[in-house]
Order: sequence, then C-alpha cells, then structure tokens
Amino acid sequence: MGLGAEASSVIKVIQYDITDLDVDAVVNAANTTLLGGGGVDGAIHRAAGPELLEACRKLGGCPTGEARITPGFRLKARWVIHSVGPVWRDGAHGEPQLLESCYRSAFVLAKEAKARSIAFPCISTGVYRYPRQEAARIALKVMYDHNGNFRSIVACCFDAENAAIYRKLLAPSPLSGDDA
Ligand code: AR6
Repeated sequence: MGLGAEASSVIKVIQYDITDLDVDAVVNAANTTLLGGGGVDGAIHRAAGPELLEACRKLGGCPTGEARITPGFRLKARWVIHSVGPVWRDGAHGEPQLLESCYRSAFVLAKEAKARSIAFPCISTGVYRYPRQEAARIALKVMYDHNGNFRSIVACCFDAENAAIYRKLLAPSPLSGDDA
C-alpha cells in the first residue's frame, strides 16, 4: 500500500512513548468506562495527572468504536482523545468496522478541536489482541483519508514489531508508481 509522497510526509511512523509527544492531540486506547487501565491508557493517565481521571468521570463512559475528548492536563499535548477499540474475538464480530470507526471518531473530534497535529497508539493491538498487520492497515487507511486536514499525523508505535509493520505499509510501492 504505497501512499504517495504527499500523504507520507504528513503521516509519520515513530517508535516512542506517546505520553512524551509534543502534538496538539494524543489518542488514548481506552476502554468503555474511560476510567483508566493498563497499557497506553495507564501511561497517559499517569503522565497527565489525576485531573484526567476527574475529567473522564464526567463523560460517563464511551461505547466501543467511538471517542471522547478531554484536556491533556500535564501532558505536552493540549488534548487527549479517548478512543475505544474492539476486543479481538475472531474478526466476525464487527471488529474491523469498530476499529475503523474509533480512528474516524478520533479524527472528527480532533478537527472540531482545531488540532493540526495528532498522534495515535496502535489501538487494540495490546491486551485487546487485534492482529497487528490488519490493525495497521485500518489505521493507515483512515490516516490517509485525513492527511489533507493535518500538518502531522503520527503513528506512535511502542514496540519494534508494530513500527516495522507500519513502516512497511507506508513505504512507497514501486509497483504503484509512488516513487517518492
Ligand atoms: N506509548 C505508545 N504506545 C504504547 C504505550 C506508550 N506509552 N504503552 C503501550 N503502548 P494497550 P488495547 C502500546 O494494551 O489493546 C487498557 O487497559 C502497546 O504496545 O494499551 O487497545 C485500556 O484501559 C500496544 O501496541 O491497548 C483497555 O482496557 C498499544 O499501545 C485496554 O487496555 C495498545 O495496547 C485496551 O487495549
């Protein structure tokens, strides 16, 4: 899937801790309670401070496939967009649609907040066990659809395996004529 020069200069793949990024909005891989958890959710809550949990409490949860926005509090990011990805079962329970929807919902909120830069973790690929390759394809497809509205869209991978998958998918394909 070569995305072309223009798209791939907006979409960046990094291997890093998302809590330390200086972007307008970071996306959190949350659960339906929005009350925190492990993984990237726990890391974002620790870094943002207890005010984040207080703000999340007021939201009253979030269905799978949707997103909610709060301030970033002690993060460098001005906003945290809490997106709830699906738990992987077998792929026949709406998982692809729900994963795509949680990325799309995050972009809608980011645009409303006038964010120009946004960073995503690899939603659902941790304890929710979504197959990484398929999750990355969905994430990059939605990022590509929004690359005209943002200065920077960061796929913030935590582990080397996800980073390699994203980099391979984002790389220009010689067969598609994307020779950037
Ligand atoms: N920065 C960037 N990515 C990270 C970080 C970090 N600091 N820490 C972990 N990751 P997961 P899920 C990556 O399990 O699968 C929570 O308990 C991690 O390597 O955090 O969507 C929530 O409350 C993986 O690739 O989220 C939910 O209950 C990716 O983030 C549940 O986990 C997502 O892994 C959500 O599960």
